[in-house]
Amino acid sequence: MAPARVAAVVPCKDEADRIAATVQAVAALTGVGRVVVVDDGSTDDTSRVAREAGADVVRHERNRGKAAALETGIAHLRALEGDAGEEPAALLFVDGDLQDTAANLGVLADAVLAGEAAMTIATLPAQITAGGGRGLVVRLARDGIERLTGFRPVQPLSGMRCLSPQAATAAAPLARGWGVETALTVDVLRAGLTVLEVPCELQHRVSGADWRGQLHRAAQYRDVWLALVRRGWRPWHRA
Ligand SMILES: Nc1nc2c(ncn2[C@@H]2O[C@H](COP(=O)(O)OP(=O)(O)O)[C@@H](O)[C@H]2O)c(=O)[nH]1
Ligand SMILES: [Mg+2]
Repeated sequence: MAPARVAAVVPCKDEADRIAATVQAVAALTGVGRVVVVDDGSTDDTSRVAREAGADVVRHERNRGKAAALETGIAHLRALEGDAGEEPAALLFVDGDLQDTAANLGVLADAVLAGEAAMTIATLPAQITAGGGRGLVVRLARDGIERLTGFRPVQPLSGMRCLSPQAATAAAPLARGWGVETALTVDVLRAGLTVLEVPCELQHRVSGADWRGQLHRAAQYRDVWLALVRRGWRPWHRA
């Protein structure tokens, strides 16, 4: 059996209904030796359910955003390395709401472990439950990334990513909040590393068109915008 060289970090909030299936699917992926769930101030049972599903669980008492949750997960892994283990050969970031479709994420780590890319990003098929349209945020991220790097991603906001240690170093510190994916792509490419989008059969909960969904997208837009501006993008510079 191949050594367990991949460590997964699952940032989430209020995923008690989905996190067990997600954790189990990720833990069963070839090469995955550890699954760290970062419960970002959930008000439901996410922590307990994730622990019972076999994950290491780190909890933020207060909600601090997705990027902070990823940083906490990485810090947890570093602390473990200090204690005993060796550095993982790849870091896998997984959203908490994929449930058993997370079993299809193996290709992300395979490509990184094979040295085909420093960072792989899952692209998702059309979702069974249609979403409330966040085309505006997607376009902002896609155009901004292209302006800054020349690379035009199909799904710039996809949270399912696998990073080599070099990519993880290039991406540190992570951009805040929902800007984290956009910034990851820019920073890894700017370090001269290779980024690859890989289609994966994933289904997640899509934010709706209700006020919660709109609020989510407004926050996403703000964070993506900030991440791009901090990396030198200027909205008035048109292609
Ligand atoms: N750390 C953290 N993760 C969150 C937060 N809100 C949502 N998430 C997680 O981020 C991922 C994507 O969120 P989701 O609500 O599905 O948004 P969407 O996929 O962009 O429509 C899921 O794993 C959520 O559990 C939050 O406030 N903090
Ligand atoms: Mg989702």
